[in-house]
Amino acid sequence: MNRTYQSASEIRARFSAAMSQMYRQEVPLYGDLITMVENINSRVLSENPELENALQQSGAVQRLGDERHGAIRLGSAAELATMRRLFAVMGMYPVSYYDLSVAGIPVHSTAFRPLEIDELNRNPFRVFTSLLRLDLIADTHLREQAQTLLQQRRIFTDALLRLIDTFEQQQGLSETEATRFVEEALETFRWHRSATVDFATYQRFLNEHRLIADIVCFRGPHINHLTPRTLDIDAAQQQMREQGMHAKAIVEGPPRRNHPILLRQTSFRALDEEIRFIAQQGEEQHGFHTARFGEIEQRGMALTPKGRELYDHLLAKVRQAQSDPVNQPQAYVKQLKQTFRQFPDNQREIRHQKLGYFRYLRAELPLNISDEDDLESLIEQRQILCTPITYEDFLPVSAAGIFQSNLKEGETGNFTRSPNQQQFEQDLGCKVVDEFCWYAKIQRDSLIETLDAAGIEPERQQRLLEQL
Ligand code: OOG
Ligand code: NI
Repeated sequence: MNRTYQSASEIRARFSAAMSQMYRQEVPLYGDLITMVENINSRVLSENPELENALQQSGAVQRLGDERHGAIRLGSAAELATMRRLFAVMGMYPVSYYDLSVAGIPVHSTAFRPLEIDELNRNPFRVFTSLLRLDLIADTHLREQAQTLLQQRRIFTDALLRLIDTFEQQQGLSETEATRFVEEALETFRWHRSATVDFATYQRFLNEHRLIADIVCFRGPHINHLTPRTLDIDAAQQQMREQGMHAKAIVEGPPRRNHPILLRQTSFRALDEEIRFIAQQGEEQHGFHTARFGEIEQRGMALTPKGRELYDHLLAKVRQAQSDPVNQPQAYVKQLKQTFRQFPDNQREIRHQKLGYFRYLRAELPLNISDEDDLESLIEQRQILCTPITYEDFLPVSAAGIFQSNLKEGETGNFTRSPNQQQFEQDLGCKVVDEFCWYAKIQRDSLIETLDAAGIEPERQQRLLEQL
């Protein structure tokens, strides 16, 4: 039979748009954030043709308006494994392992996202996906109760499970199947106004850790935020304040720079939302749950392990000197700026010290390379063009800050640092992609392609590749 299937990127784009529409209805403030970010982005682009050019070159301009990431929290290995299969339908694969126990949060995570740059440019939808670490709950009774509740729930509809099977058998979904897939998948991420437990049980989980209550007491892993990408997060932060949104005290991540690195994020605090709990002695109980919030991010250049090490080192130094960013945001920002002077803010130096990843492109003119030329001189002569590779992943310290800003004061649990990537991958059903290998490969492949296209002979190519 000759059938045409929808491409993964089409299904992903449709799903991302449907999620955005659903979240806009569920959390009206999200719609306000989107409008705000759109306005800021068009202003920045019109004021900064050079940036527009660079974004055009990397294909990022076209995707900007559609760009967002979401986050969910899962309760069991089985849920995580099925989620992996669900995202695979949309060409999204797990990248990186994030251990949040370091920050007193009983989850570990990965991010599902497209793997090819072209795919990211077609639609860059990502979902930061966390799995509850029941092993970190000390109270045996509570742990067993959580396990029972999680075993009982079904977060995927039967129709969705059948469509995932169909996809795996056919290696694709028809137009009709894809439409149905998007509808059914949406159900998993929807908000539920009713809890699966009574109020007293909810309180017990809440007392152990707010996040445990959020995961265990509901029918599914409601999407807890959808984050648009802005080109000027400081402007966004200021406007959030002006519009009366409860913005975080500080922007997470590196300071503002001429050449942005990694990821800067800010969020507004989670909403109090009314929940119906299971009746006790015939009496229905109402209460409030805070889970969903708004977040904005600005993305910069991806860093090499060496660059990342420097970033982590500097950030740790800042946090040591200024341990209370929530109450002393100005002092924190000042410290951040000062400490990060040690991180070079020009592309040449970043390349020279091998701190960041770049993509190489061919200039219009024919390449004319002599034996004396090294990679940097070719860039200087503009024989080879190069542009930073955007960071497509997440930062555990920032993520922890985002998680924490949505917990009530002093509510961080006391969990010891205990990463367990092996267990996570076993639960997931595959290994996560190593982000550094991924960026390094894009960098290397782009140079090979550039040199190949210019007909540069293998030995000379080798010599230049060694300079990466
Ligand atoms: C996920 C928080 C992490 C980010 O942007 O770093 C995150 C969550 O709260 O479930 O989304
Ligand atoms: Ni986020």
